[in-house]
Amino acid sequence: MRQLNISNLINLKLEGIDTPLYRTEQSAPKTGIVHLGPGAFFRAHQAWYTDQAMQKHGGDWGITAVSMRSQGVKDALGEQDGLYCLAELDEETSFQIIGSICEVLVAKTEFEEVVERLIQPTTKFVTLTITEKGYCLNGAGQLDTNNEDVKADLLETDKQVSAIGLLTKALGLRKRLGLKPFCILSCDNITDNGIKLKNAIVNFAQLADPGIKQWLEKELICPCTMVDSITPATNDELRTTIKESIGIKDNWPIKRESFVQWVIEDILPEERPAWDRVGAILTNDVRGFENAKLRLLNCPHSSIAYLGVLLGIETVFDAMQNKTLVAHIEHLIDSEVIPSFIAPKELDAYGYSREILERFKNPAIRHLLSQIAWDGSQKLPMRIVPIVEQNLKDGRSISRLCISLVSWFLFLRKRYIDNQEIIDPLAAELASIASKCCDNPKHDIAKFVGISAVFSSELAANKTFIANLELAYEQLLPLLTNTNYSWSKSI
Ligand code: CS2
Repeated sequence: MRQLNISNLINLKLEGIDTPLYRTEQSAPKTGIVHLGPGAFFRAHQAWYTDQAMQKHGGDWGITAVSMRSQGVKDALGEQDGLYCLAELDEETSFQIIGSICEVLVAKTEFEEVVERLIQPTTKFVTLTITEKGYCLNGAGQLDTNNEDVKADLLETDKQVSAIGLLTKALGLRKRLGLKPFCILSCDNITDNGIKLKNAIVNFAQLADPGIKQWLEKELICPCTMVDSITPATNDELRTTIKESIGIKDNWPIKRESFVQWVIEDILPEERPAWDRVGAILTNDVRGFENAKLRLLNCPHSSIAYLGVLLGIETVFDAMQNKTLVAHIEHLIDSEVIPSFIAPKELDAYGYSREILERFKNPAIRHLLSQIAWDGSQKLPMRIVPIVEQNLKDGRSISRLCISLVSWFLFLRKRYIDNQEIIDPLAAELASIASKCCDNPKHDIAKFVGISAVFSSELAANKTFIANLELAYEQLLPLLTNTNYSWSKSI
């Protein structure tokens, strides 16, 4: 079986496969973008937009993809010249080869090379998919100076381990070289992601390199963005499908739904990839789109994930076959989520939410609930807690939102009881709480609302909130031991 690499592109093209015409054995675009966190979502989304931009409109926008620590992507894509196959899962699956990644580096072992790419004059953009935890923010959305990586980077001036530390170092070097800062695009599901990112970098600089603080405040551009495309993790089935369908061995192909969206705050520098000419939306109201997406896609997603796991369900598609669960989610959306925010003028919140639920029903996508359930302590403060706070302020119901939060608590307890790893940066704290639970709603809820990274002390002291959580806990507790328990009767 032939291995995917640059010398095979010509044949693939002749066989009718969509391939990057801007990559040949003789030439590749220069690096214009450095990306941190080259996971599946980045390769399904921003790398695809950049591929399309170069394919249709040219430019030197090759990507140097940087993993902070893990070697996996480098090993997989290294022997295939950064190329990989993207499968779009719809009624029919379509395949294309993406060529925008020209190089993969690992910061832990190739630190100097990474810094060198970041300070090249041709590097105009840095994009990030480092997940919520990668920003090292505290519950208030500010740089967490107690975060272990931040602490280490404030002491270590040579080799930073956090993205914030690394970027601040590179920006300082650029200033000393007389270069402009690169523009940094956060592509993670975080409200006001660009604002929080810029604040984190400026705050870090204030502590580590105060001389560049003012320059950063004035010159650094961090547009807010909203990103969307459902991207299940790669599995062997996908590798086999690609072997069988296009006769190629790809170490790490990527799959995603055909729906893809990128909304970017319209403050990008003039010199940029033609992202907006291949579908990205430039607007001044990213916050509205981001809010709508976090509340109408990610909140239901997490709600389905935790409740679904307790019901013994494996994937989002399977969960969408469970009528009771779907009815609950629709009520959650209509009575507690949609009234909680003002959607952008051009968006019909109800229609948008129903389109999202249709996307969840895509039979071609096996999106594991366990994948969505990761990192709850980082995700829920973005996707559920703000809605609870708004509803409490407005005197609106929070009972179904509390079902979602309690499902997370019980999910943690289940993982603990089943001796399964909790994948979350706060895993130790969460497991310790789970170990102390005794099925008494008052006792157990008091422990869970003490997670200060998720619940502010004000919220944790709110009587209506606690009463709703205790009630939901009592109602859902039987699911911990019996996935067939008829949970909905009582809500
Ligand atoms: C999901 C998201 O894993 C998760 O937490 O909710 O990754 C979701 O699939 C994307 O935001 C869709 O754009």
